[in-house]
Amino acid sequence: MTEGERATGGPHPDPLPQERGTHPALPDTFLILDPDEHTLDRSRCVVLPVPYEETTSYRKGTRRGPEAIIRASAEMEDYDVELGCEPCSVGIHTAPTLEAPLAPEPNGGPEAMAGRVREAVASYAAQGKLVGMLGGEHSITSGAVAAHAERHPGLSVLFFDAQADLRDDYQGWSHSHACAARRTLDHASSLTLVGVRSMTGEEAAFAQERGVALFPRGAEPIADVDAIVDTLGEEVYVSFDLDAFDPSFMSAVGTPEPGGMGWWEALRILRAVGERRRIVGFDVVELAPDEGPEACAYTAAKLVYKLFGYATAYAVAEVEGHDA
Ligand SMILES: [Mn+2]
Repeated sequence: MTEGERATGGPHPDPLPQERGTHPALPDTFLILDPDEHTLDRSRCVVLPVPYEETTSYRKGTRRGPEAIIRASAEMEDYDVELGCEPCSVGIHTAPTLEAPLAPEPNGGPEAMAGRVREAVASYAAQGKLVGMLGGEHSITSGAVAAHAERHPGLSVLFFDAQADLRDDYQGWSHSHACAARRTLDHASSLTLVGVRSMTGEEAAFAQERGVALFPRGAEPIADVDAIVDTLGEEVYVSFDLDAFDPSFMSAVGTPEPGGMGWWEALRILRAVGERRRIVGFDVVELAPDEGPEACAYTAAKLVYKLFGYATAYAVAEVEGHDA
């Protein structure tokens, strides 16, 4: 479907040339899906933009991540070549942006923000929606994990991240972006970290002590997909910090780290999780669009769409109950 068809409901006779990234006349929705068709009621999936940034420690700008992802998503095709379907056919509703109360005071910091995220995600999940959250800094993840853990007591969390994010606090914040993985352990049953190539000795010791499954990225791609899936329970929340990718094609992140994962390296894992487990929710966080080329926002948008696809394309297996 072309942009003209989506926006008007029929083929556009003579589409006007659009300046890249502006699209003033098009709806501000993921994939520029028609909001009248993709109402909350009629959609299986919800895009939740959370442009929160307060505890970032290196390069700034992830506050502008969600808007950049939604804007770039206008350039994507509905059809997924790998899955052989249009994942958006189940409906993708773009929810109103979840904003932090105006800074500086009193917004309550990242802990209060996680509480707001928890409330919003819980409300969508209670309506049977699959929420894909767009960050924003990584500290928002724990709120979504809390909401899902309440519904699924055995919840597993699967993190993609260059850093282990296992600190108990950082620069005075117990809910800092650098503590994102640690805070999910307040709620989740298990935690699996993939793509890590930067951590402290303390974090390494903690991971071992707490049984955190660690799949670091060294010189070779992470190829043992089965080993990763085996660490996961039936219900899985996926949190994807874009710095898990290699900065050669994903430079627009707050904390770039060399030697990262490739696109298909990550997607092979995510696809296997979608096939063999149930992805109950996910986030894609830490895009700092001003730090890199527009291709990064497009890549992030595509990752979001792939995740919706992997989470919904195998829904038959879900209904019939598949063996773990
Ligand atoms: Mn992170």
